[in-house]
Amino acid sequence: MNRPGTVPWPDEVARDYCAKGYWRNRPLGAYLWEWADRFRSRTAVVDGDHRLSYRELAERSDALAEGLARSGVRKGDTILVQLPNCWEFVVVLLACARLGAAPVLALMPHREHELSYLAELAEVAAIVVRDEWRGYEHQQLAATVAADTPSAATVMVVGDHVYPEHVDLRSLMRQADEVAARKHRLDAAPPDPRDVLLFLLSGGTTGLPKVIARTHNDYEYNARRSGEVCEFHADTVYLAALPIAHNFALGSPGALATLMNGGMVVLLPSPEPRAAFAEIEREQVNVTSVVPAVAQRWLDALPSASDDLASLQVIQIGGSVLPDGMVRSLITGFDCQVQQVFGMAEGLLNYTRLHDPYDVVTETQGRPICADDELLVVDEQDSPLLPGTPGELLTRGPYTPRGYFAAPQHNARAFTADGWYRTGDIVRITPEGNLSVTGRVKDQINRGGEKIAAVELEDLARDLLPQVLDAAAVAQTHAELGEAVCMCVVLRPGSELSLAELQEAFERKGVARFKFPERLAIFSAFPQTAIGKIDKKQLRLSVDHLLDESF
Ligand code: J2J
Repeated sequence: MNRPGTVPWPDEVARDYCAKGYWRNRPLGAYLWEWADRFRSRTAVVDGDHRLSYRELAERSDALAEGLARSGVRKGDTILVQLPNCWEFVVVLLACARLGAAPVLALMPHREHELSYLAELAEVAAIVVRDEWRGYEHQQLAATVAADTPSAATVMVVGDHVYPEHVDLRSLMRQADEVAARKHRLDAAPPDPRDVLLFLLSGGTTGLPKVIARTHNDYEYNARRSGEVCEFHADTVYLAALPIAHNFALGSPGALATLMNGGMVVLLPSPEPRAAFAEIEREQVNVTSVVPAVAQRWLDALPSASDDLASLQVIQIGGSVLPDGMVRSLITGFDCQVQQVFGMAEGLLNYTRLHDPYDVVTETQGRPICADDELLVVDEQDSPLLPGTPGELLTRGPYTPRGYFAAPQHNARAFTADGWYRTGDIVRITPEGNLSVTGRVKDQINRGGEKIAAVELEDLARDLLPQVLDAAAVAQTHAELGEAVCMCVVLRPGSELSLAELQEAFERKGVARFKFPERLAIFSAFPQTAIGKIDKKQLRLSVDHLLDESF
């Protein structure tokens, strides 16, 4: 992988991963027609009343790959993609894979603050958005972002109201003719499998989200091996109710492993329980994945649901710490199996296995998918700890890249000199080799599975509001989401600040709404640690305490 800004695996390590068959040295797009030839008229993707067969998926993806090329997107280019779960998302992803253009997978709540940063960092050639989504004009947002981006990105739009100056993405997919010739042309110029397949976003711990370059080789393995571990097969009907822009629903095993096995991907734009339950019954869904906040909503909705959910065999759950007893409630409530998943867009994936003992499934977050996933549990000095002792998890492996994209300074901290990724998670490894996540050292807020770097919010508060002298964002315990953002501030003498003012400032700046502080706590001074840093542990305790008192 030789794109500027990426950090390749060392040559001898890469050779080993190839020799062991983890990396197959084929671009993901090369599999698309294999699937089409094997699974033909079987349904690949369901999006409401729209159904695409495997053949149609391949034909549309090829048509779009050439359509993108005609619109000026070239192999090696990067595209910013902000789409909800919809069939066009899958086609865009596979078209990019065929062409060798890499999408940056932005999230729907992202606004100007995030998209401008991503567009500039990745020097995107195009921005793909919906015309409008849940009352918000994404087309307008993309136009604003494109106008400010030095790479002069083309705006491409999925929807019925495409401005004349923008490219209508659906029209690019509509060339039904000369399928074979087009396939031949695309086959003749495949991307390098060591190059970037897609860019995932990390919650990060500093500044804006970090960008993770995942290669064709590593991500194909990520999904293929996850599919094996989770026993996906041709009759898998996978409900993607979480965003497929996220690693969990996309490739762990998610939509991609479903397609690799000839199964059916059912897309929903939201995990709202009524719609999800109806879709499970309608499409006979047998596996899905949720974060704990969603699982709780599903459990709450279950008693009043009249849908027949008997088809559901497996619920995969991960993304944040689970409340006690949740796995047991899911097993009994939905009368199905549960797999715990401890994963990360940076790579390493752990699953409990379908045939694991009950205690392993309910009490641990499983074990890695690959024999060459290296795990190290260390103390604060990076010294390895005795087996069974909790400490920070470091990892390397065939689908864990050696650095973030275009972030050398951050990489010096987030990775060790010999390429171990510092997960920032505190884990304990059981004698059987299962991981139990017991906490984290990274300064993040995990809001219902969505990660937010505290520093990003603190910088925003200080930059946007002159009355803020110092700011510290901490997680506040939240009944539904697990954690929510509480902004602690020290104000300049004589000044005032309300939560509404703080939120308005974030709104004006175009910050994604899920990052908005839900609570403001004003301090005269912050508690300090022995070495003079803000004592966030203390701050968090006092915030939760204040919260208790206010009820
Ligand atoms: C505690 N914390 C967890 C778990 C992730 C599958 C599943 C999840 C993600 C994901 C993913 C956790 N218990 N079971 O990409 O493919 C926290 C950890 C981790 C961080 C990664 C996948 N599962 N976490 O959540 O990149 O702190 O990926 O380092 O969004 O989520 O976040 P993210």
